[in-house]
Amino acid sequence: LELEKDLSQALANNEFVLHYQPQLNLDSSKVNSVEALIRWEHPRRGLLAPGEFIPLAEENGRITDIGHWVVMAACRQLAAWKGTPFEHLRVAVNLSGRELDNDHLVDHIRDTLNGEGIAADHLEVELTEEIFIQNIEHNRDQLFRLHDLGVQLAIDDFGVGYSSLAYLKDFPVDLLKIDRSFITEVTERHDDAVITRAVINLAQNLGLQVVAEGVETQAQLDFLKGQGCNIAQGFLISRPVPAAELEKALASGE
Ligand code: G
Ligand code: G
Ligand code: NA
Ligand code: MN
Repeated sequence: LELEKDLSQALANNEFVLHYQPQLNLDSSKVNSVEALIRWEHPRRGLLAPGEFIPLAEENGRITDIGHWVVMAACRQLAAWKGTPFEHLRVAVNLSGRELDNDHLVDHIRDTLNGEGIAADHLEVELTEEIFIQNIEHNRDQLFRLHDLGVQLAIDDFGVGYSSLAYLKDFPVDLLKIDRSFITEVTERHDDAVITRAVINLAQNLGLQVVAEGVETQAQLDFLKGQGCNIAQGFLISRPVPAAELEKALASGE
């Protein structure tokens, strides 16, 4: 396949880039964290979203090197923000189950943090519930090693992953990210409102931070604030943007 051949060159050609989507802390009304989302600047096809190449990279194994690059790029960005008005920002990176399989992942993250001089609590890792279904013992060990470094762990797409809730007892989790599908109609649908409220209460009572994804309207934001949600992310606040654009938006107080 042509895309697969291109993917084998993409890292060497420096074609990947991270975009950053700000997360609004609803207690302080400040942006304290951003999610890093990978894009591929394909020489002929233009900017490709992760859905167009991450599954392929997972199948052919390139995901390991791509994941290492993502961690390195995020840490370099954190290093570049030192001594600037953005040095308080925490960066969340996405890791798939396939990346957690790799025994060298935690060492790579530790070495990269150390190499760039970044405190581990400035890095957050987002994982989906798939990691609680397969290779559970291995994944549990990996997560404890990561958490022991001081890296924050978030469950992405919470509520749509077919896993049990039991992992919340046995795994070191710091944040829950309520899946976008519950937020889209949260102000119109009673069931979405009930589920969202329940997840916020669950997180609060377990001592976890809770993030709402896919916030697109002021009404959704008001509802979430009213329910005690900690953090909001979505197009209402900003789309994912290149670092320079993020800096401009934050500097102008948007
Ligand atoms: O940005 P976009 O909506 O296209 O992201 C789609 C999906 O791709 C999201 O579920 C996100 O978790 C995933 N994704 C984004 N960046 C990365 C990355 O760096 N690594 C992995 N494994 N997945 C990513
Ligand atoms: O699976 P994950 O939650 O990591 O996916 C993040 C993806 O969701 C990103 O690709 C981003 O572009 C997209 N996204 C972020 N905010 C919104 C939003 O408010 N509405 C919609 N429809 N998509 C969003
Ligand atoms: Na994510
Ligand atoms: Mn998500």
